[in-house]
Amino acid sequence: MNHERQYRPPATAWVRDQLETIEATGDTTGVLVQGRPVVVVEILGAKSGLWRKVPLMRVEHDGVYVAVASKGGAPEHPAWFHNITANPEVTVQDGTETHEAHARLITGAERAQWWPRCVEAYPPYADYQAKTEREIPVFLLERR
Ligand code: F42
Repeated sequence: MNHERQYRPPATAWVRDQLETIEATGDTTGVLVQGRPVVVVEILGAKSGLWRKVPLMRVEHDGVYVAVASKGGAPEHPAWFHNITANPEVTVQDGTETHEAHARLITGAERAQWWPRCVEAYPPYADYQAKTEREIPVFLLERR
């Protein structure tokens, strides 16, 4: 599966460095952001047809993960928001484990249930939400 994928590295240097560390070890646990673990979500580009490995904070509950499109509280969504919307079939790596998932944007009561879990996993998400007008998108990554 993965051997058929063509990848493009992240444009941002610190993200690229973190991803290189994960790729070198085959394990996400060697990278922490503010002492918190990350996962890597592989998403197919909407236009390029190239895959991107996107490191995100690890938000997990009962074996289910979500992807938080915070982009540090930037006014616009990250590019991967558009990619995952167009191509919701993704791969999630946590530690050395990978699984396939279907990404679904959650809203309303479902998002309200997950948002405190997001903030518990990574408290700066609350600051990011406070500093942007947009509602930070949360995608449920349902195993398939
Ligand atoms: N970002 C988050 O949003 N949430 C997190 O929880 C998070 C945690 C995190 C932890 C560690 C780490 O190293 C990075 C972390 N990031 C987190 C940053 C995250 O990995 C992304 O860098 C960030 O969200 C920005 O995403 P982005 O997709 O906007 O990335 C930019 C910098 C980028 O590389 N853009 C590419 C580019 O070339 O500019 C993407 C271009 C692209 O996707 N093109 C598409 C294609 O098909 O190729 C077409 C897009 C279209 O419009 O159709």
